[in-house]
Amino acid sequence: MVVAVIKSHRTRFRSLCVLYPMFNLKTSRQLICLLVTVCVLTSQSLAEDTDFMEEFLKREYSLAKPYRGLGFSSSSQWDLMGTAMVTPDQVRLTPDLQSRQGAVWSRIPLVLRDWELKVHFKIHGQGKKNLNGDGLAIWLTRDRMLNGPVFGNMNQFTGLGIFVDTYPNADKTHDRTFPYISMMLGNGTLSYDHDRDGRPTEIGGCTALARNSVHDTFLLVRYSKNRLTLLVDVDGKQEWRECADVTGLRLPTGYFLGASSATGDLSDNHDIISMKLYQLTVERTPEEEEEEEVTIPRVDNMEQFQVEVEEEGMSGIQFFFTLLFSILGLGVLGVVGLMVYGRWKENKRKRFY
Ligand SMILES: [Ca+2]
Repeated sequence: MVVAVIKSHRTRFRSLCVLYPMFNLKTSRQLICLLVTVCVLTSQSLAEDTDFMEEFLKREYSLAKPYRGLGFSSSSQWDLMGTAMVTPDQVRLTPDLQSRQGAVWSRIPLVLRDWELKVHFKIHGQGKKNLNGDGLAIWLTRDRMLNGPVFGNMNQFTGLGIFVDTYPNADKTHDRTFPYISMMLGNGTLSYDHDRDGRPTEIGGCTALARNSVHDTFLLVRYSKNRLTLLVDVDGKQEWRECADVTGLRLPTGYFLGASSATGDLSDNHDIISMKLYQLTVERTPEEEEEEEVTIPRVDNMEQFQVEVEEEGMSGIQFFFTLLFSILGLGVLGVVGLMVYGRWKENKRKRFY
């Protein structure tokens, strides 16, 4: 298939080269011709990109239309939780009603080392700006199907959380515009601070006006060679904008993909239209191949992931007793030595008589 695509590309390129002599004439027709050429080549390369991507789509980890049997069939790869509901057009995590929690979780642990996750989501509701909430989260975590205070999922989670936060809880700071997308890596002890919109544990993020948008809204997470990149496409420009980029990020394999959402006093419809996972083909050096896999997620050189290790040395009390017993031991040895020497000397003296 790839060969066929290359061939057709070449044929088209040759036919375009035939047009080349016309470019010497200085008429407006050439300009139009040039524009058409550029358009044909561009559209073709975009189509090829899509074909290329679809080949690496991993259906077992993906959620896409039609959602046949999703959540109830034994052959489905996803489970639904709480208020999550499947409709022909989306998986609605929460409706635009107060105090709802819903989630969708993959049943299959993700074992790929290099991947890309493209999420098509929609957040919309009746509430005026900043009178809506709370947003939704995308997960890749060790545990699944547990509800809690972090956009409908447990706190102190282990793994990756990406939050599309639509309500400014810490509204006194005004340092960012909402909706704000942020990223957090949990190691099982770090807590997401909802009242501060997760600022203390955030490893990256950006503003993304993704609520009540007339455009389709997407986010893309790419993980390869310990580098995590978050891109967004929410402005209807059909291009990715960088939102966060973290290197030295180590994430174990075997975690579960999921999406969750919660409403409180304020609400919104939180919909997932698709979550498509693509495998990335990456070449590694022998050293990179041998790199040991971590068991707890962390980011190198980031203070919040420095786990305190107890020093191997002795404590004060241990040192005192060791010294005391050493002195006592030496004393005993000295006394015994003197006694033996005294006995030996006496025996020697007796032998001379
Ligand atoms: Ca918030």
